Amino acid sequence: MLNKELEKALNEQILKEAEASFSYLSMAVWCEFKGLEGSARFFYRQSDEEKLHMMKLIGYMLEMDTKPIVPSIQVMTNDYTSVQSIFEKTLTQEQSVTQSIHNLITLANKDNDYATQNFLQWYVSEQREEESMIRKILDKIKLIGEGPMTLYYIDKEMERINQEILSQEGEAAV
Ligand code: OFO
Repeated sequence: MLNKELEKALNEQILKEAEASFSYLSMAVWCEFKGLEGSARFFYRQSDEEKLHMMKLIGYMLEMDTKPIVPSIQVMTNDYTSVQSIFEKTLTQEQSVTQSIHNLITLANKDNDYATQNFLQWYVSEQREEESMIRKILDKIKLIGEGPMTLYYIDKEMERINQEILSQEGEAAV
């Protein structure tokens, strides 16, 4: 069984991952509504990934004979002002998730819980990759510049990034 403090923190992490999943879903919907297909596809996939992160935590708690809490999610913002603002929000969100993963590891260390420390290492790598990818996309968006004329190019770039991710995933599966 996990210690109570860690149990509470892992449940909070489940909530964070669920919120991230729904937040990306609302971004995907906004993008699709605006005709930004490439960006929408990117955020739909992000949303699915965050759900997987949540499920991994749920699975781990069950494996450790501790009952996880399935969270309830508040209604997400469905209004965004621009693609750049969406990616800025994404980066802030990911940085906050990274911080909470680090806090979880500190707690696991304090409790000499080696299994949880080991389990959380996957999240450390995942967050490092996510943050770096989002930062690169933001740099590109800033380079292209935003305006009605450039949205098309931003979305084309997002489609290229989607293809890149798909081929990386394909390579990883081989
Ligand atoms: Fe799961 O928070 Fe990002 O990747």
